[in-house]
Amino acid sequence: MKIVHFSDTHLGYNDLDILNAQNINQREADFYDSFSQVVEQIKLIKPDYIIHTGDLFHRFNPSNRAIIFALEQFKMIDSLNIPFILIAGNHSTPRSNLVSPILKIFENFKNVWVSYNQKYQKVEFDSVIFHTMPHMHDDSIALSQIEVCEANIDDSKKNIMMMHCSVAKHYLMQEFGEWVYPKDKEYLFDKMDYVALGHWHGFGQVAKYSNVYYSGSTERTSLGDKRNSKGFALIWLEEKLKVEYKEIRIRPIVVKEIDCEAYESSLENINTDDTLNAIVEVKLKNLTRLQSLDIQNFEIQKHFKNAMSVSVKREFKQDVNLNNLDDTQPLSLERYFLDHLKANSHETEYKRLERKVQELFGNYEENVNDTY
Ligand SMILES: [Mn+2]
Repeated sequence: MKIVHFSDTHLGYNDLDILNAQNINQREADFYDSFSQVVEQIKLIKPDYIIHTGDLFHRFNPSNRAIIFALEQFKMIDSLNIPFILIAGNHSTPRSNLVSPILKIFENFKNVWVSYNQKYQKVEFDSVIFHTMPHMHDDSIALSQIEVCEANIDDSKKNIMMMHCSVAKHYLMQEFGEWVYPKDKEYLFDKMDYVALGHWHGFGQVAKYSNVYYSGSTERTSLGDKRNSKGFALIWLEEKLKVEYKEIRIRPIVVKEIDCEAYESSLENINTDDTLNAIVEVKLKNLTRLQSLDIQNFEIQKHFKNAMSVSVKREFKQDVNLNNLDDTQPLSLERYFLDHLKANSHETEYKRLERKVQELFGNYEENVNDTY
């Protein structure tokens, strides 16, 4: 049995304010391209099942373009007559009962099964059962659903669990409303043939469990994610389990350093062979305050004519007492505000306020409509 496992496609995500020739945000188009590459691979691999472990869309209320793109792709997948099972992630789960979950639209396809609304769902075929656990924001509901899942394990068939969560603290994405899978329920993993996870954006096996994997995301939702390899997992499930990582092509991210103690020569000698269409980050090191006034970002940017975008980070010499001042990549307002609170309040008070602030900013995020 062959299964394609992919996840965290974040359709509709956009960034960097750069438009492509079709007037679509370039980063948004990159995410569509990654998704299409997985679909092209599916056509070649012809798996028996396709599974997606959450965050199909970046928002629970995606833009028209993201919805249209997804419907076109789903139509293509549906025509392959391969069962396609997907679950809601934290990004696609509305925080209010009044909003209908977007994943519902895919129920109109005959080969597609969707799981949402914090409800365990058993998707059963002749020789395999998919135990689907969508994103949970209520821990007691999560626990009751895990129990229903456990009761539905059938040893006469292959059992595959699908979840969108952090297993152990290591896989936290530092986002609002993440679901951490309870440690005392990890024994369920031993009863499964494969546990397919979404949420963490890198591919990999989880801790000591040889059958528990994150497939990773298909693109980067933050430039802090410096991984240059993204893809999906191809699962071979016979007597033994084999998990193969399949890489797709994504836009490279390249970090360059300029030593400001020898600024002119360092800039002249910079190698741009690997920056074609890349997202380039230039670090100015050993910068003095005086130099910083003289050095303009556009001077540096024009050295990378072949790049898609160039950002400049300034790192000052230690003795100037302005280390790591960063004037080109502003912090998020939320981070800035939290840092201010941290510096000015007692630790327990900060913990309390941190939750409130994340909640507030979370609400704000929801109400902002996509510009593109
Ligand atoms: Mn995600």
